[in-house]
Amino acid sequence: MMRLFYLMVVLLAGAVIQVQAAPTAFGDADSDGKVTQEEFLTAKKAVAEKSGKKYSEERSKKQFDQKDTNKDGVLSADELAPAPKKTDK
Ligand SMILES: [Ca+2]
Ligand SMILES: [Ca+2]
Repeated sequence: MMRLFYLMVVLLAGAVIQVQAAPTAFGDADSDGKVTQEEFLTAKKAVAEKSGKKYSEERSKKQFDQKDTNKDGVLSADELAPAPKKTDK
């Protein structure tokens, strides 16, 4: 019985650690795994203000469009991830 309890605790702890370690997509305010343009711009603005840089909505929109490779208007996790390194240069 104690063994089972111990196992449950280990499993639960593992689950909690996994949730905490899961990367939240940049700007994903509602954590639905996708970043809308509004979320992206809000995040960009926050970063700019934090680092004392000038925020340009136009430039941020362009960045959004560049990242939105399938042009569905939202950034998915793989679109947000840095472009995979190509070894066949
Ligand atoms: Ca979202
Ligand atoms: Ca997209």
